[in-house]
Amino acid sequence: MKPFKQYGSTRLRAGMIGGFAAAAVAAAMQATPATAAGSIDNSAVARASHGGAAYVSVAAAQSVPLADPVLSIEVASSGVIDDGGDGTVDAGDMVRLTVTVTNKSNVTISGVLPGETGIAFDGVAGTGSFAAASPEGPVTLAPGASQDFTAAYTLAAEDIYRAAAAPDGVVATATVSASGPGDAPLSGDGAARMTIPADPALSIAKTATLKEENGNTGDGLAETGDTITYTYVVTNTGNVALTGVKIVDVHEGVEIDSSTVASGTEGPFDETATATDPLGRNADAGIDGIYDVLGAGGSVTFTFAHTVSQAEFDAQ
Ligand SMILES: [Ca+2]
Ligand SMILES: [Ca+2]
Ligand SMILES: [Ca+2]
Repeated sequence: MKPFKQYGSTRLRAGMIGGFAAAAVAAAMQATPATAAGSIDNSAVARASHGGAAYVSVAAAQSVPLADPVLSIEVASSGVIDDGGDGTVDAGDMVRLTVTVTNKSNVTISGVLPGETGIAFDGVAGTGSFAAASPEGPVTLAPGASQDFTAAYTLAAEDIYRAAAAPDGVVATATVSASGPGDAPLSGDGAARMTIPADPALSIAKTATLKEENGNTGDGLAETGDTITYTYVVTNTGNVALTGVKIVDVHEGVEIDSSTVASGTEGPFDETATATDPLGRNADAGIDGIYDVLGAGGSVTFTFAHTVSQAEFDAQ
């Protein structure tokens, strides 16, 4: 058989490799990277020499198709309300969000970052926004790999008042974006739900003002017939609205209930809101010695006038 072509030629003929004696064959395989999308392509030739001349076979090609790229990410969010260690959720405390992104694709993805985060309190957008995530990203993820991003939100009093006691009343969301091969976009989102526990609490401050109209006026001392006006400021220091707010004052061993004291004798108590809560939940139907709804952060002032009796003066 006559040689078809010497080494280095670009014109080849199939089947050449079968014509050489085994001892004289020195074969080499040339593999080329895949160039066509969706397959791995190889083209091989056999090379050998005979009598000082080099010979090469025609190429034998193989193309193995690749599975289609599958692009998918999984976003899982979790969150905690950090009360700062004092047992009470109050303004300045933090919501700490963790967003775990897992590459569920069969290809490496890049540009992974939580592009948007948001938070709502009982369905209303928070007064602020999350600080930048850590790490800020973007990151690259191999198939199956995961990355945690954390972000923190500083609670305002209004946020707390709005969601306190509502089950899963705090919802933090994150939208994650990424890119697959060829800048193919993909995204996912996750939500974390949290509950701010109810923390009802209230305080009272009481002052007394003497109006001297009898006896020795101007000495700052009460005498029969003088009037003492008591002022009580009740503040809702908790995180939920309080209802039926009233005063119970024990005066010289006698209990006076602002909601039942008879009108026309002494009193009645007068109640007026002096500080509203940020959500405008203060409500009262009328002056009756009881304040109907006192929102978190709100205050109401009660006043009550007492005339010093002869019996009180004699009993000193
Ligand atoms: Ca706290
Ligand atoms: Ca006096
Ligand atoms: Ca009232």
